Amino acid sequence: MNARALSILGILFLALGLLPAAASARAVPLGEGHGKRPLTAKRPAPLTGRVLVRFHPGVDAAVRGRALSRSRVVDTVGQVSVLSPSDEAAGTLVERLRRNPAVEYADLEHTLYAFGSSNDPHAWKQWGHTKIRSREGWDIGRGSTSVKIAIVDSGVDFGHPDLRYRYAGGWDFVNGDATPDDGNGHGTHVAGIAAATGNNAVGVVGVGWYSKILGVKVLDSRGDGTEAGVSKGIRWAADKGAAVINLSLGGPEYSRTLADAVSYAQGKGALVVAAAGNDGSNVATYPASFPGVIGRGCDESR
Ligand SMILES: [Ca+2]
Ligand SMILES: [Ca+2]
Repeated sequence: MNARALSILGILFLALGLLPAAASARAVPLGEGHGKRPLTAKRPAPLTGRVLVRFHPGVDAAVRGRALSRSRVVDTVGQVSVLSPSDEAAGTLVERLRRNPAVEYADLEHTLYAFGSSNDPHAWKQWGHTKIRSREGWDIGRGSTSVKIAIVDSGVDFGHPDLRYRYAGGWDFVNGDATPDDGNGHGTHVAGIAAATGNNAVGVVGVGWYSKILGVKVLDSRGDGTEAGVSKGIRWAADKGAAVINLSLGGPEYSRTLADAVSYAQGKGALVVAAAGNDGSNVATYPASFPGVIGRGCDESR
C-alpha cells in the first residue's frame, strides 16, 4: 500500500462514523463542539434566499446583464453567478431565468450542513483503527507529507498539537480570510481522524500520520454552509493540489453547482470522498451521491 493509498484509507475510515478523535493533550479534545444537535439527512435543507445561475457558454455580457438586471451578483463560483434578488422572490427569479434561452440552469440555493456523529467521545479511539485494520496498513506505510488531504468543513484548528505539523495551507470562505479557524469543532475532529500526527506522544493518531492537511472552512460555527460556499471550497482545494477532498457534509437536495464543483475537482485528479449522512436512512444525500464520489456510510458496530 503506497502513501496515497494509505491516505485514502484514512479518509475512508471517516466512514466509520465521524467519531471524535478522542482526547488530546489539550483541554479541548479533537472533535469537541460537534454533535451538539442532531444532524441527519432527514433534516430539511433551508433555502438561502439566493439563486445560482449558469449561462450557456459564449453568452455575451449584454444578454447576461439584461437577465440579471433585477438581481445583484454577490459571488461567483466557476461559471456560476450567485444572485441576491432585488425586488422579487427568489422563486420568481428562478422561473424567469429558466425561461431565458441564454440560461443553462438556474436553481434556488440550499443550505448544506455538517453530518453528525456518535455522541460517544472515545469510541473511535477504542476500536476504529482495529475495525479498519490500520495497524496492518501502518506496517506498509504511514502517510506522506507529499499527499494533501483537503478537509472542506468548519475549519481546522492547526494550533492543536496533533495537527500543527500537518498544515499545508487553508482558506476561510465563511469570513473571507486566510485563517480557517474552526468555530464548531467538526472539521478539526475530521482532520484528526484523517491525519493526526502519529508517534509524537501527544493525543491520538490518524490513519495517515504524516499526510498534509488543507483546511478549507465552508461551514459556520453552527455547522451550516451554502451550496456556493462549499462549491468554492472544493474548487479551491482542487486548485491547491489536493489528492483527496473530504466532505463530511451535505444535504438532501441535488445541486448542479455542487456537481459542477465536484466534476472540476475530479478533472484535476482529486479523489472526492463524502459522507452519506450517518442517520441510518436511505435518503440520498449530496455530494455523496454524485458520480465518482466515494460515499461513506457509518459503521458503529465493533
Ligand atoms: Ca478566519
Ligand atoms: Ca498523536
